[in-house]
Amino acid sequence: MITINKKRFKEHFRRKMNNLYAQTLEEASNEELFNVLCYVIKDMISKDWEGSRIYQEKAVFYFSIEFLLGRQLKSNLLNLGFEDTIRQGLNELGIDLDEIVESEPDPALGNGGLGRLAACFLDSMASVGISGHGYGIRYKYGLFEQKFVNNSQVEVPDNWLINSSYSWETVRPNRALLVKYEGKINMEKDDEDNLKVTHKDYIPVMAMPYDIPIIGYGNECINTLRIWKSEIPTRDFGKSSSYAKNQAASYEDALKYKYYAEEISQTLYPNDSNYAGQLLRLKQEYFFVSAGIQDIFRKCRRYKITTQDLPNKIAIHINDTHPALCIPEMMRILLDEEGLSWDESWNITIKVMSYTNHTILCEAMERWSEDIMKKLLPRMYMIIEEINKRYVNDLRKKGYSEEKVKRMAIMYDGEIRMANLCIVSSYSINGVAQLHTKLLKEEVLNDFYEEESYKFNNKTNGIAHRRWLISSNPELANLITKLIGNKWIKDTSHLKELEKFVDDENVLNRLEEIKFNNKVKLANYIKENNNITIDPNSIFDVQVKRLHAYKRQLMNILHVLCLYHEILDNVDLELDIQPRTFIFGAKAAPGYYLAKCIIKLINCVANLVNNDPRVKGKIKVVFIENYGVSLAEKIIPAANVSEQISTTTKEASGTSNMKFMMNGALTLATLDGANVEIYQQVGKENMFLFGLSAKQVLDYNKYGGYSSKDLYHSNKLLKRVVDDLVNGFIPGLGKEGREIYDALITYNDEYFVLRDIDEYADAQQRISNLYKDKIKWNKMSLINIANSGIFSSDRTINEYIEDIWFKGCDEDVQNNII
Ligand code: HBZ
Repeated sequence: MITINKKRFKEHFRRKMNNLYAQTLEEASNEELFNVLCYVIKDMISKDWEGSRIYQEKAVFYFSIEFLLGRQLKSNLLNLGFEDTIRQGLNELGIDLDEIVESEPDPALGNGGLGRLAACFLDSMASVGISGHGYGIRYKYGLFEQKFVNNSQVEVPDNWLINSSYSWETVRPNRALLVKYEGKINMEKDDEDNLKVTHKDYIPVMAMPYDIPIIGYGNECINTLRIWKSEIPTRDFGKSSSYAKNQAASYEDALKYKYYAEEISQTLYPNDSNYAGQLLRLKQEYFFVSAGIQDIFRKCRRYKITTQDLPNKIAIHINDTHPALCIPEMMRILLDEEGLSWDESWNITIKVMSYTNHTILCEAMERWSEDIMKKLLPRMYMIIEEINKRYVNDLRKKGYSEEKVKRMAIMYDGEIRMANLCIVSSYSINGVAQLHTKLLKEEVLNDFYEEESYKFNNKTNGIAHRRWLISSNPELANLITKLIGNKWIKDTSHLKELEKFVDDENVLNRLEEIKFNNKVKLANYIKENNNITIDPNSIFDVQVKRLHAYKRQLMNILHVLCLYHEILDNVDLELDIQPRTFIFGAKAAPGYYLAKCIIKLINCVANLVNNDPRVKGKIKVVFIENYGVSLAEKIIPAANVSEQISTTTKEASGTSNMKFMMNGALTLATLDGANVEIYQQVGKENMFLFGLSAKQVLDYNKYGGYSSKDLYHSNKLLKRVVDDLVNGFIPGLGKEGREIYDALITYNDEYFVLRDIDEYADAQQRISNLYKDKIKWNKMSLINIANSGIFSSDRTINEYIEDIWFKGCDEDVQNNII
């Protein structure tokens, strides 16, 4: 166990300040204080970090093109148990820990749920004490910073590496590796008739590793997130390649080469649901995959792990299809470097790889053009081609129709389907919530499920409760510990014990008080940043997530418009409306026009409603700029209502739904994604359900029968708000209103907004009514917290460990190896 002593900490802190900046504490800025504290903590953990690198057991490598870490300081202090001592020590030095916490940069190396899940999983792998490490990309620019200009989203580069470095990371130049692009593949037989494969005339790019410690909670486990930066090779590497040498010929070419290399880890693609097929993206994918797989082999060689023993010693997890090239890259090393036969290599590879699918949206499925793959990654292309050839032969042997073979092939019509590659080449395929997995099995991947059902399994997502409850809502965490002791911190199933207090008015009042305090804090933030005054006594109704048509922020804002009309229609009657604040936070992908139009609509409606004196503050709309992890930590603890209103079947899981529930918000939801599991935990009496069922949505999609125009013409209230989009009722809204109108009416409302909005409004009315009964509300809130334990990512990770990574390859997979 790492221990801390306040006196020594203070000395260490002063010394470090002097070493790093040659100045006194008084002269330091908050950023400098943060850097110093970070280095002091890194010094303290260095021994344990080193120790955790030794592989005594099976090691898991989690490959993800995104890790949305968020700030690390508070969560590291919590996991180390250092917070109190450091807070006091700093206090005695005249420094406020909370100010330092706020000056940490927030690395936004991810878009949304997928990247954040990867970060929660790292926390949980370390906290349950396995050797589990991440491989990713060290993007120079993370997800763009969002600004609103004239109510529209404007994207500003996220320069998170202010001085080109990040204090938690350690660069490890002697572990740099070479990644090879383009060139030609030579196959020759050597003297002993062995096939020798060489890669000629390639473009070498150096992958420079940066290690970030991932600290487990209350144990000695410190794992590593290794993110790679792309650079031109240093001299030692350059020697090995004719390409690098040729670049010396002209200064201009040398600059071009520098750009080629550095561009790879320059920016995160800001797209969370659309596959764009750009060359640079494929370069990024191969970059971190090749570096990571080579790194694993290097470690295995160092620890004298034989290739045959690999499946017992390592598990490689492919987070969505972006790291799918792990499969051919591993095959490449086994074939070309280790000299194994195809069958031997395949046998090892399939026993090591597992894959998670995160979406059933067609437009998000990665398909790479064969031509691009052939040119950029010739050896990968050859290996994928061979995997495909063997697989397709196998299917034909089984007598399947050509139609079916076509659907299941990895390569078809000039394209490589990355999901098919992952399914064929992994021993485990999982979805991220029960409904999602069911849809994979029964709809989207049904052919594969029929073929190899034993590979498919569900792993309902989870969240790092240490960050999302203990760190971000300390008052609530303290209350819980006071009531039921602290066992829940290690094992969240103990939260269930809170149910004992469901009739205890003191506890319920305290719960309400804590929520109120969090609301006041958020109201202050909004006043300072948006200059909008909101009433902490109003219901805080929150929808924070990426902006996407299927997530239906549009339904939420159209309902606000309905309420606005209701107030105006009854302006003399002084309607007894429960005051409500509708809070939005969402970034739209820069090229996603409809999403950007919806942002503009929300901002315009906010201006209209917030500035109309007739509303008398009964409803307010706030769109918080630049939503991300740090803001989520402020917003979620303050929410009364959690909006989880996606079109049923479209949201694979959702994870903010779990964060809100754990912080005592009540869920307003369709039975989509993991909302189903929330419903299983608390029942329909403790949440607000509405909307089409999965079957209804699937039936509409298969057989038709939905007409948004009919609804529009038959429902006067609906017609009124839809017309508002185009009749000038909303000041500032121009052509964007027409775009949204067309999506709803001309293109038949793909996401059933108009079909579900009546039921949604009813559910909102139930919320309004219930909020008046504070005791009942607080009881429901308590029941939600008490039943949220299952959503800790520790539970999820333990399931991955037991059913996938440590269990390894199923017998059926072994028997079926092609
Ligand atoms: O993954 C999300 C799902 O939409 C959400 O339902 C689920 O809870 C979460 C974790 O399983 N998917 C994403 O966040 N996807 C991306 O961010 C993404 C990023 C790059 C891409 C495609 C998708 O190229």
